[in-house]
Amino acid sequence: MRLLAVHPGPLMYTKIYLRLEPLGLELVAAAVRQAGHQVQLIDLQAETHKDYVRLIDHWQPDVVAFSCNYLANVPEIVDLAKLTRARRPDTFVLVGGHSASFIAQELLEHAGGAIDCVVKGEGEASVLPLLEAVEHDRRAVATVAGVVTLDGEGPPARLVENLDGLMPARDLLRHRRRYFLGTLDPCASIEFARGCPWDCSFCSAWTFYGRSYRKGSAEAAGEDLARIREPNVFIVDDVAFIQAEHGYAIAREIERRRIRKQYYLETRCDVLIKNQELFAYWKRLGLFYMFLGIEALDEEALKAHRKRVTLNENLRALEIARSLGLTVAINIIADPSWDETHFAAVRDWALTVPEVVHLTVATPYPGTELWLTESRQLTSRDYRLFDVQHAVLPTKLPLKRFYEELVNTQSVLNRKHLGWGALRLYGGAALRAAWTK
Ligand code: B12
Ligand code: SF4
Repeated sequence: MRLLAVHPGPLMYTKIYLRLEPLGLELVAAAVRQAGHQVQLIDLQAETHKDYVRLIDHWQPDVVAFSCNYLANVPEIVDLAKLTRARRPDTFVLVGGHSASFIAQELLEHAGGAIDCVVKGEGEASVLPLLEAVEHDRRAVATVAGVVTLDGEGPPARLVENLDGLMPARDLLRHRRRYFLGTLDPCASIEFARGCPWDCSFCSAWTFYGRSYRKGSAEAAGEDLARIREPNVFIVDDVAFIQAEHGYAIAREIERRRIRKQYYLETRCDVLIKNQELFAYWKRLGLFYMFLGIEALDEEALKAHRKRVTLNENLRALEIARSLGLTVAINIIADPSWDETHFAAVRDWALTVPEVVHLTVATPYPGTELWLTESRQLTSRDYRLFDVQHAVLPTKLPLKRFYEELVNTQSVLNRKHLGWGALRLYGGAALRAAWTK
């Protein structure tokens, strides 16, 4: 069969700061190709809807498979599914990915028949039995593990047992040089481990992976890295190097293979404190840029997020990262209950630290505990607004005032790290944004 894998278009602020390769879709595509099917992949972050239409008209895929990791992409995917159904009524349309997994039924209903099924969980595990059913007996589709249709649902999806089983089909991307992260340009992505053992209330990583934590082998990590041509690499693990031995094993493999790249990763403050020698080792190997989940500047909010770290630990981790000479970005979550004093406190604090500080709005995502427990009524179900830049819960300040404070604070933070020092980091991206306007 011919399967076209599709990644939707860019998210609002990602146009400026980063564009990352669709690693999950590349893994699904690799599984499909390995089973003998023909596969093409189009990434609408780097190509246009016109390119998509041209591709389905000329290549005539039997199956179109959309990746829906982000809620904000739901309306675009529904529109593209309807367009696909209108042009190619017999093509089977499916959607998988992180967010799709948590809103499967709603997505199917919203698409009004234009989406044949949603695949929950890890795509590598379910996509082959699904294609088998599509090819030989479409009535069996609803019985495949992880699959949801308007007529029924198969048993729960299984987790992938061995992360070393597949190499991402990186060669299927037509514009590999278009992926970047600030000045890490061009930039590829890689996964060393999957899942997270913590259980923060605002996060769906642990509910998606069932709180499991699985590691790939150091040899597979080395092999994948050696195949990457880009000089820069985004390590996509939710929390990098939870287990120090794993980080050391990969580092040794990188040294053995004499691989030299620059890396970006995301981790927790307590993990950095516990494994600081490991991070120092990685700094020597090329670790350049790190994101630390800080989330709040007071103990009460940290407890509410169930971060299981203290403010002191967060501050200590920042000092360690500074002493290692890493460029560090952090995020603070603005709650809709904030008034002017909360925004002022963030501005004041951010101006005293050298880190790049982002401010995002607390958003209950489907699949998070917050989605189930948040007692405030959502003010919108327009998923385009679920991009952590909009308030979808009632604000204490009048909404206009809340946005004024948010935008003002964000511009203070931007001015701070878009000063001369940070132009080094974001210069390429800022120029690119100005150029494309
Ligand atoms: C890269 C990334 C981004 C990039 C996105 C770039 C891009 N082009 O994708 C950027 C930085 C822009 C981003 C932004 C945000 N992200 Co983000 N991001 C990630 C990250 C770190 C890696 C994604 C990845 O490559 N994973 C590895 C691959 C192998 O997994 P995967 O993509 O999930 O694919 C698997 C399955 O989902 C499924 N699958 C995927 N596609 C398809 C398609 C088909 C057809 C099938 C069958 C299956 C399938 O099978 C794949 C293989 O198992 C994940 C964390 C993570 N480790 O996954 C968070 C993550 C996805 N992001 C998250 C969040 C919360 C956000 C933000 C809201 C805020 C934030 N914390 O940054 C924003 C804004 C999103 C929005 N506007 O809605 C959450 C969950 C998102 C949600 N519930 O909607 C995650 C899980 C991180 C976390 N721990 O909170 N993110
Ligand atoms: S926010 Fe980070 S530490 Fe917390 S559950 Fe999500 S991935 Fe794990």
